[in-house]
Formats: sequence, structure tokens, C-alpha cells
Amino acid sequence: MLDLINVSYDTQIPNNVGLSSDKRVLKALEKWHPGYINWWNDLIPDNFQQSLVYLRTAVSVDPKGWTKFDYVKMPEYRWGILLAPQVEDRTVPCGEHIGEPAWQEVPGEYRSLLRRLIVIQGDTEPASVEQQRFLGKTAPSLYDLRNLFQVNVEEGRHLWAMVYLLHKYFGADGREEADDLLRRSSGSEEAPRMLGAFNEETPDWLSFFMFTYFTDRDGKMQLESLAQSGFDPLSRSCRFMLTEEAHHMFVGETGVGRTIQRTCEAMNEAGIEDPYDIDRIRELGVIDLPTIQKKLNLHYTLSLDLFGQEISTNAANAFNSGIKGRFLEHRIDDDHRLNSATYNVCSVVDGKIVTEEVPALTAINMRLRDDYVHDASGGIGRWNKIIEKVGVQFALALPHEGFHRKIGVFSTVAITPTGEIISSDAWETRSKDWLPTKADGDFIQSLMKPCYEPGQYASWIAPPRVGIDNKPGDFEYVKLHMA
Ligand code: BYC
Ligand code: FE
Ligand code: FE
Repeated sequence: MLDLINVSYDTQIPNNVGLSSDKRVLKALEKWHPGYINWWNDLIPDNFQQSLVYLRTAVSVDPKGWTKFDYVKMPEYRWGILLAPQVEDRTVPCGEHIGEPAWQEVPGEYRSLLRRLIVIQGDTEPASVEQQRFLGKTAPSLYDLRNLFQVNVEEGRHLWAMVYLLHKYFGADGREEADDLLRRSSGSEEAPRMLGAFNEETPDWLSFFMFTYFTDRDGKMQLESLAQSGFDPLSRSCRFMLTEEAHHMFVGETGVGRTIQRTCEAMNEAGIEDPYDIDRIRELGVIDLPTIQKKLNLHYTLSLDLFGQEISTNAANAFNSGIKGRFLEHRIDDDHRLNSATYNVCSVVDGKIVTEEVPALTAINMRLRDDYVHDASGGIGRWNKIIEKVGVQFALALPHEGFHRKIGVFSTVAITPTGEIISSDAWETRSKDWLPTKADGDFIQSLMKPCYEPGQYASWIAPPRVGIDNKPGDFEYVKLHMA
């Protein structure tokens, strides 16, 4: 009897999908594996490959005990293929096939649509590791270094999850797509990653924290939508990925929070009240709050672009065919078909931002983006509480959704963070106040000095309130291999 909860380590690839009795797929994955290991080894600096990192490994999909912590060398990490348990009698939750049994095989008519979504999802996972590849060299602490590597190995595992689906369900073209996932690379001229935000740089740790807060949260929303898929193996894959995603966003939220905390404390200690007294604040070796707001503006808007066009026939087709649902589809009180429902979408008409009612089916991307904005706003409030508590007069805010957009209705106009349409000349002169400039980047870079002593933290960031796996403050999260 196949053990569907506990992970089987009897083959090279830990899994709970019965790989050892599926020789065809096992062979295909074993063939893909060396390319993956090469990709990983070329990417992550050698001294980190040799280091012992205190990582969690998924050993089960049981929600109560799915993980085990231990020191591992990253190239020996057990990347596995894990699907959440099958829900008995699950049905297609939305669209024209609603109520039919969920598909265990790829429905022929939706094959290319499904493959495209799986490939896009798979493409983002290694892209993020590529974007973060240099950060280990400037980690503000061993705690943070460990968190970076935890996120990286799990994004690697998410790639495995999508590659498994391609090999198992899509035959020869699936194999080709799986190879291409290792051929494209973030920022490459010839073969870039598929979505805009994944070709941007993650040049410093504040960017990393903003990325894991804002961009991994796009990951969460998209995975939630794909977890609703009528194609059951995709749904089960994404459901398990979501359990890991929570930690990525935790790293982002607490990372930004600790940065803010340190800045406010340093201002207090130096008796600086004005948060815009930037030169003096920077001299303290911390990142001023207005610059943190600029970083927030950048990463939030890059992430908004990941939701695609507000009105999209691709998205309508995916929903109508039951391949991709809405956020928390099962909790929405409507017919889940959307044949006659409408939804409000903003657009730009005659130089003004207006709201229009459109068929809800075409506005699936917009709806998910709205759910995302709501989800993302929570952390802003908690960050502002930190500022308030230290007694500094400043509040962070999400900029207007039309600000700095490259995709969708707002991409043709220049819009301020407060939602005013301005000329492109005005944008040229004012955008330096809203987005990080080269000088801002250089300053942040000047603070990015590694701090590798257990229990010590770089000047610009406060220690975390609790350790990972309840470890004490001076715990050696990474036993560094010194070259
Ligand atoms: N950049 O009809 P539209 C994660 C393209 S993050 C470049 O609106 P659709 C993670 C679009 O492909 C989650 N191109 O498209 C986070 C289309 O091209 P074609 C990743 C873009 O399909 C952190 C055309 O424009 N998962 O997991 O409705 C770390 C027309 O657009 C962009 C997914 O995204 C862009 N930003 O919506 C690690 C889920 N936006 O086909 C991991 C799967 C649009 O006409 N993907 N285009 O040539 C999807 O569901 C959809 O493809 C999208 C786009 C929501 C991305
Ligand atoms: Fe991921
Ligand atoms: Fe993630």
C-alpha cells in the first residue's frame, strides 16, 4: 500500500506520489536532475554550498508535522515532490464544468492552456533564486542568511513540483518545457524569465525583504487560484506549496519590520525627530524611512504587474474551463460560473481614472489583484505600529494602483503615488522622489556588509524577536565553510 502522507526516500527524489512504481516518470526526472544540480551549483557561491545550514525539510504533508529541522549542505537538500492529500470526491469548483468530478488526467481540450500556466508558475521559482544569488555575501546575520537559503531551497522545490507535473502529464512537450525552465534565466538578453518582475534585480537585503513580502505574496495569490484548479494534481501540488509560502512572506514582513525598528531606534537615540533629515539619519548607518517607502513603492508596483491585464480573455478562459479559480473560490457566495455577473474595473478615459462595470468573467485578474491589495495592506499597518511605538512621526502607505505600472490600463499614463495623472515631463522630474534613485541604491549598498558572528546583526537591522525553531539568540544558524 502506498503511503501518501509520509515521504518516501527510497529513490533519489523524495516523494509521496509513488515515484518508485512509476518507472517512466522516475527515469525522466532522474534525467532532469543533473541539470538542476548544475544550475544550483553554478548559481550559489561555493563556500555556501559547503556550509552547514540549519534548514527545514518537508518530510510529510501532514499539517501537524510536515517538517524537520537539521543542518544540511544545500546541494544535499532533499528536494522532493509532495502533493497535499487527495480530497475524496472533489469536483471542479467553477466554470462550465462545475460539479463534475475533478480531473485526474489532463483534459485534452485544455491541454495547452494548462501547460502554459504550469510553465509560467514553474518559471518564476528558479527566477527568484537567480535574482537572490548574490545576497549571501552581504547577509546582515547568520539568522538572515539561513532564512535566505530556506527560501531559496523551497523555491527550488517549487520548481520540482511544476517539473513533475510537466513530466508526468505532458509527454514529450512537457519534457521540453522542463528543460527550458533551466535554460531561461533572470535578466538574460537571449532567454529571459517570462514575467517582468522576475527579470529585475534584487540588489540588496531591503529589496529581498520587499520582494518576499510583495512578490512572494503574488505567488500566494496565484497558488491559491491554481489550488482551486479542476485539474486535481495541480491543485494538490499548489496546496502543499502554500504551506511553505507562509514562511517566505514572514521573512519579508519581519525583515522590513526589523529594518524600520532599527531606523526609528537610531533616530531616537540620536535625538532626530524629522524623518526627512535624511543625511543625518543615514550617517547613523540606518536606512531612512522615506527611502524604505520608495523601495516599497517599487516592489509593490512590480508585483501588481504580475496580475496581468485587468480585462483578460486568457483569464476568462482559465476560469470558465475550471483550470484556475478565484481566491478562496469555495467561500464566495455566487454561482461560480459568472455568466451574468459584473465586476468593477478601473480604466483611464480622456485623461481621467474611472471605474467601469464589466462582465465578471473577463475581470478575473482584476479581482485577484484586488484581493492581493487587501492582503498586502495588512503588513503596512503593522509596520506603522512599529514606527508609532518608537514615537516617530511617519506613516508608510501603499501607492495608488496606477502608479509606475508597465502592464494594464495604467501603463500608458504617468500617475503619482496619490493617484494623480501627470505629464511625462512632470514624471521625469518628480519620480526620483517616489522610486529609489541610483544614489539611494548606492547608499543602501554601502550598508550591505556581512555580519557572520552568531547573535550579531548589521547596523541597519534589529534582531528578530524569536529564533527559528525556537533557537536562542546566539544560535549558529549557518556553520560557514571558510574558503
Ligand atoms: N510580464 O491576458 P493577460 C510566484 C502577458 S509568483 C510579462 O492579462 P493572463 C513566486 C501574458 O502572459 C506567481 N508578460 O494574461 C513569487 C499574455 O501573453 P500572451 C507566478 C505579461 O494570462 C516569488 C499577455 O501579456 N504564477 O509564484 O490573463 C518567488 C496578455 O496578458 C505580464 C503565475 O503567474 C507580466 N507581468 O495573466 C517565487 C500563475 N502579465 O499569452 C515564486 C500563472 C501579462 O498573450 N500565470 N503578461 O503571449 C497566470 O495565471 C497568468 O499567465 C498571468 C497573466 C496572471 C501571469
Ligand atoms: Fe514558490
Ligand atoms: Fe515563495
